[in-house]
Amino acid sequence: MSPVTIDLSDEVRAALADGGAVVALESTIISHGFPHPENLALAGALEDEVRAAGAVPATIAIIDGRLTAGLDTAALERLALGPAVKCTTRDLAPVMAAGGLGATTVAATAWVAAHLGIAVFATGGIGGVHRTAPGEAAFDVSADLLELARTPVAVISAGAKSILDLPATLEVLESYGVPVIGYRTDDFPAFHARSSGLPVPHRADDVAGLARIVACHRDLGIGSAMLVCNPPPEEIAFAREDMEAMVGDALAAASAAGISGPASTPFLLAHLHHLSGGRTSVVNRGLAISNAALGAQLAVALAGLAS
Ligand code: PSU
Ligand code: MN
Repeated sequence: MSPVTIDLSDEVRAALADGGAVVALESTIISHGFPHPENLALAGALEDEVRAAGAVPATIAIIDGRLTAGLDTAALERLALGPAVKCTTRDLAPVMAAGGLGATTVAATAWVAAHLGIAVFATGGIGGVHRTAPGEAAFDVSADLLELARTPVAVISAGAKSILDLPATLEVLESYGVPVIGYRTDDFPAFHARSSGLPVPHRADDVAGLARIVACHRDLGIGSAMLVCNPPPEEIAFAREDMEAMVGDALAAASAAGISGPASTPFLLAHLHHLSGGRTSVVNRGLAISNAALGAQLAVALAGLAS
C-alpha cells in the first residue's frame, strides 16, 4: 500500500473497518455527464439507491486537492456546480498537487476503490475505443480500458457508450484479460440500447451467481477488473437502430466542431441529449440508478460470503 491518504466519510470508514458492503460511485457523471441541477439530483439518487439495498455509497472525487471517498452535501454541490477537472488516472496527481476540484472518471474511480479495498464500483457506461472517421488519424482509447486491465474491482455498467467502437472495445477488453459478464443477458449492452448485437463471453442470472464469479476472480488474484454488463431498463431503452442514427449525427457534429480528447465524451453525450429531446439523459439516469442498485446487491452478497 502506498502512503496516499484518502479522506473517508464516517460511514465509509466504519463499513470498510468491519467488512461491510460498500459501493464506489464516480463523479464525472455528476460534473460532466448532466447539467445542473439534474446532476445533483442524480448524485443523491444514486446514493439513495445504494443505501436502500443495504450498502454504503462511496462517491469519489478530489476536493481541495484531497482524494475523498464518501462526499458530504457541500462537496456534491461543488462538483455539480463546477467547474471540476475531469480526472482520469493521469490527472490525479497534478490536480491534487494544485489543490483543485477533480471529478473522477471510471479509470480514476476504479483505482481509488481498489486502493481502499472496495470490491464493487457502479457507473453508467465505461469509456472505450472511440470511433474514427475514414481518413482520420486520431487514436482515442479511453484510459478506462487500461485501468480495468490492472485494477481489481467489479465494475457494474451498461456496457460501453454507444458513441464508441464497441467491437474494438470488446477486443481490447479481451486482450487485457478483463472478464466481461452479462447480467441476465448474452449480449454486450450498448448503453442507451439493451444490445449492441455483440455477444459477451459469460453470463450470470442472479446476484448470488454473480457474487460467486467475482469472489472466485478475486481469489485467483488475477488482478484485473471484471466488467459486469447490466442492460438499461427495458421501459426506457432505445432501439439499437434509432440510437445508431443519432450517434452518426453526433459524431459528425463533433468532427465539424473540432472536438477531440477528453472533451469528446461530454460533447457527444450533450449532443445526443439535444437530438433526442432529453430522452438519452432519461436512459443515462435510469441505467446509472439500476447499476447502483445491482452494485449494492452484489456488495451485500460479497460481504455475506466473506463473513
Ligand atoms: N458514462 C456516462 N457519463 C459520463 C461518463 C461515462 O454516462 O460522463 C464518463 C465516465 O467517467 C468515463 C468517461 O470514465 O466518461 C470516459 O471518458 P473518456 O472517453 O474521455 O476516457
Ligand atoms: Mn479519450
